[in-house]
Amino acid sequence: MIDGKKVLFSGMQATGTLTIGNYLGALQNWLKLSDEYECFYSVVDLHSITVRQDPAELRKRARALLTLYIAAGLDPKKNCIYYQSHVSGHAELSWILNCFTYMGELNRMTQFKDKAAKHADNINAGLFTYPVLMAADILLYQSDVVPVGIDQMQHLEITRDIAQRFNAIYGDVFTIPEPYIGKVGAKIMSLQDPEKKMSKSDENPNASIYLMDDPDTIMRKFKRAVTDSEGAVRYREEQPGIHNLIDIYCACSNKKPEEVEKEFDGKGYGDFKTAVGESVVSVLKPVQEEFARLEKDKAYIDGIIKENAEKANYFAQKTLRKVQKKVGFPEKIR
Ligand code: ATP
Ligand code: LTN
Repeated sequence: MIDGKKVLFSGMQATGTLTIGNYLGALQNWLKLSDEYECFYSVVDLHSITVRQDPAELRKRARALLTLYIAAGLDPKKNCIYYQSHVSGHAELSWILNCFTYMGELNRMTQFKDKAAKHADNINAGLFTYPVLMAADILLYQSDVVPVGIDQMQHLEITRDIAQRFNAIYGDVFTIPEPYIGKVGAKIMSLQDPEKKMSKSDENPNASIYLMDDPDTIMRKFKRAVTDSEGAVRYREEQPGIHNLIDIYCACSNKKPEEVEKEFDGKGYGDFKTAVGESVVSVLKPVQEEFARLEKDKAYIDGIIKENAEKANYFAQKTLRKVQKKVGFPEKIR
């Protein structure tokens, strides 16, 4: 609890350009929850280097991501928006938690298996212990709730296991966090292969709608989206392409799948795809405009970065000191 409010933590990696999957699956929920909770939204740059990065590019993307959090509507005076690397407590707690995490547990992580297969030339220890750093992110702020997409559930479960294990030995040190999965948009699929998650690292640019795509590009990508030969706009598992487009449309227009089925009853996929494209364009337009405005205001963004790093450090240190004492580190002489 901070000032009588429950705590929320979430983060995103600055790898690649954000897609509407990230926006609908994560950011949109962050917005919905930001009044109710004391929120920490991090640009998790420590996580990013588990995969090789170009330093200048990473710096640029991290700043763009932080700016995007604000452009999407998160008020940086109320929400703590900051770079993970500006708060050393993440790495420090992560080390301690590494000593409370089993190899067997980490071996089961599907994201590790996927990423190891994708980066076979660089299966580093950081990639393996990535979930422990994620647990540290969450536990450092005594978070109650963590809004993520479904793909991150396994990491949330291991976070809870590590916290419970630690608490069982040392008493109630950590709050046990709950995942928050949004009702709509929890898993947006690729436009080119609806069996696969839409991902910012997809090699085919037609598979994803990027947050900064212009209206023509968005409309074109939806026109090319893979569907089926059924010819009916129905919300059924057997039509994964259409199912995905309905999910996107619902998330962007606040409609229900049944309403969408009715709206397009007897109409072709062409009309439907146009409507989906237009709904996405209208959701992204204000975000893009605000991003362009904020990007130019260097002093304002710099101020936010400084202020929020201080705030995050303050709360991080509180937990860290408690944990260090529990595990038996000597107190600092001041
Ligand atoms: P990468 O391709 O680099 O692995 P990603 O696109 O999967 O990245 P992440 O940085 O791993 O994105 O995720 C950021 C947040 O967005 C997480 O909360 C994640 O669950 C959510 N998310 C990512 N992709 C989707 C998607 N297709 N649908 C819904 N939510 C998503
Ligand atoms: N692993 C997450 C990003 C992430 C995160 C977190 C999300 C790192 N630390 C803490 C929620 C809470 C991802 O790849 N999407």
